[in-house]
Amino acid sequence: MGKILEIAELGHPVLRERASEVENLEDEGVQNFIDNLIATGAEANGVGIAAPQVYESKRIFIISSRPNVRYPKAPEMEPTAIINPSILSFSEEKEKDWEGCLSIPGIRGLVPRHRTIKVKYLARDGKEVEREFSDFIARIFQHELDHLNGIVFLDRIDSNKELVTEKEYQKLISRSLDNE
Ligand code: K1U
Ligand code: ZN
Repeated sequence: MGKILEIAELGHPVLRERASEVENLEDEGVQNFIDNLIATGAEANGVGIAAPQVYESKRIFIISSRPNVRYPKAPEMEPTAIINPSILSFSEEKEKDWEGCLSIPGIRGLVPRHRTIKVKYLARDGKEVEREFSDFIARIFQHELDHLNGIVFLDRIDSNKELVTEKEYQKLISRSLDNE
């Protein structure tokens, strides 16, 4: 249904800008863009994708969660558009876990994130939503919200020693599954 868009990579200035609020959600162009963002995230096998990652500096992202090797208990969440989001409150407790980024291919890092967050955003039909997310979905939300503020996960890691290549990450994951 949607068109596949090109993904911007680290070094392009669009990934370092603060994206603009969306004011015309009823606009057909904005609705088509959301369809294209969903299609692009699915094609890239992402669990999220933010508008700046396809060179559009707008406050829109998609979350699309499913159980996976790293998070076998991750809830199913159909691709959901999140518009003009904000975090209302968060747990002091942070957890570190592995993240990747479609704009930083081949690298994974251990990123500390708030475990639980209360958030507010507009759904694609313009309705205001307030809800709480925890664990994997809270992590995706924080990763994507960072993209709207020009922040990438590399900015959040505690040490460069907590960065690995995709090849080493795959070895790490299979070793940790063997030990379960
Ligand atoms: O925004 C992006 O660059 C997408 C990124 C989001 C993300 C990944 C991991 C933790 C938090 C946020 C990705 O989806 S990269 C692909 C990926 O890491 C993954 C894919 C399927 C299952 C699990 C992770
Ligand atoms: Zn990313």
